[in-house]
Amino acid sequence: MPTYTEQKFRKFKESYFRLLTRKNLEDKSHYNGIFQRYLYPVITAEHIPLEWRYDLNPQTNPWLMERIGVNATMNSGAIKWKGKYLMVVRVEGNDRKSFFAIAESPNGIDNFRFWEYPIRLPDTDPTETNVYDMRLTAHEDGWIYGIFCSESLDPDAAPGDLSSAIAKAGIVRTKDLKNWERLPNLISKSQQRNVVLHPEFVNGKYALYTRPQDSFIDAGNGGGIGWALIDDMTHAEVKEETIINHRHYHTIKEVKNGEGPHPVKTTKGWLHLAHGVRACAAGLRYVLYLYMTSLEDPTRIIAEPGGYLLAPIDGERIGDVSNVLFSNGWIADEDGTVYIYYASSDTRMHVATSTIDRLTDYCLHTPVDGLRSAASVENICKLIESNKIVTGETKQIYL
Ligand code: M1P
Repeated sequence: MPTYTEQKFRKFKESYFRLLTRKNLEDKSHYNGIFQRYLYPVITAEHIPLEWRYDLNPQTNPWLMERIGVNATMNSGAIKWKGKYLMVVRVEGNDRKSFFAIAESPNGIDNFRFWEYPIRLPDTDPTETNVYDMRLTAHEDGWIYGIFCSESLDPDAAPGDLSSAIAKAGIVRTKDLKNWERLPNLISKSQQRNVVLHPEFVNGKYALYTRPQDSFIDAGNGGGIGWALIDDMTHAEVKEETIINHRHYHTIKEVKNGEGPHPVKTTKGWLHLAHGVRACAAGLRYVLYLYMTSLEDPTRIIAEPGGYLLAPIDGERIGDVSNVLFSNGWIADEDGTVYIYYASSDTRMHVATSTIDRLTDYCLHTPVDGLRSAASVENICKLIESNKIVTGETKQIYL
């Protein structure tokens, strides 16, 4: 006998709206002066509209059973649009297929609500099996571009091998975030994931951050974050690729790295957010780091603090792919606030806030990675020495 009463349904709906309208609060338990974490994730699978998951007709669904389950909400692009904070969320269904859906918040830290429908990307390639991790760029040419990973079964996979895949960069553009025009995929000699469009023309051309990789998972000889100039985004082709941010032995990015969202222009240089991956006994560990490039020559690194900016802590460590933080979206507001949207363990979305001033100060004044333990100890000793000359009032305040 069906057991779902109207009263139970009302309660179920109320708890859903309580989640959507829950106020997010600063997490005061972690202080570093660089950024502020928040107590609750900003978007989880439970935020997905009930209409996407449940048949709400008691005639056809008398037990109010979930018909289409959502597994995760993760790696989201972000943009400020008409005064609202928007994420193009990677939604992953219980069927493991990812797709994109826009969620909007009035303040960037809570009350995210999905738009009525997920994005229906123009379906141009029957071999494209999965799409994910869109980076948004409002380019100075007037279009908003979305570049994402378009994944297909490797046509050269051995018979019976149903896990070898190839990654290409899919490209769409829009003027209203509702109507999306699909452009041809990026042509590149290697597989590509984490491709990001720079927001300005450089020498009259479009500029892409790339991540050449030898195979679907391994960057292999693809030595880091690349840079390529593109003549025409409607037929984008990587003709020459230069690595601008390299990987190094025994660092947070020894296995691979990838550009996050497009860099933010500051008076001191372009501010970049990226992910770095290292190997450990538990598998791969993904953390987020910053670096800066020159305004005159965006391929030239002018600052790179050693180590990570954000690494998984507490509950962030656990999820479908544990020990992972990943970001492909941030919003720099007119007042200098920066909203860093990051996914933890391929499961849920969070926000951390900071400011342009704090993040550039962090980049310009954190010691670089000396690549050896001895160099790290030297950095600490230098700091201890300089703290010895902190005197008077400052000493009373800080020590
Ligand atoms: O599972 C962690 C991440 O793995 C991949 O990252 P990268 O592009 O650096 O190889 C992607 O599949 C990403 O979506 C995922 O979060």
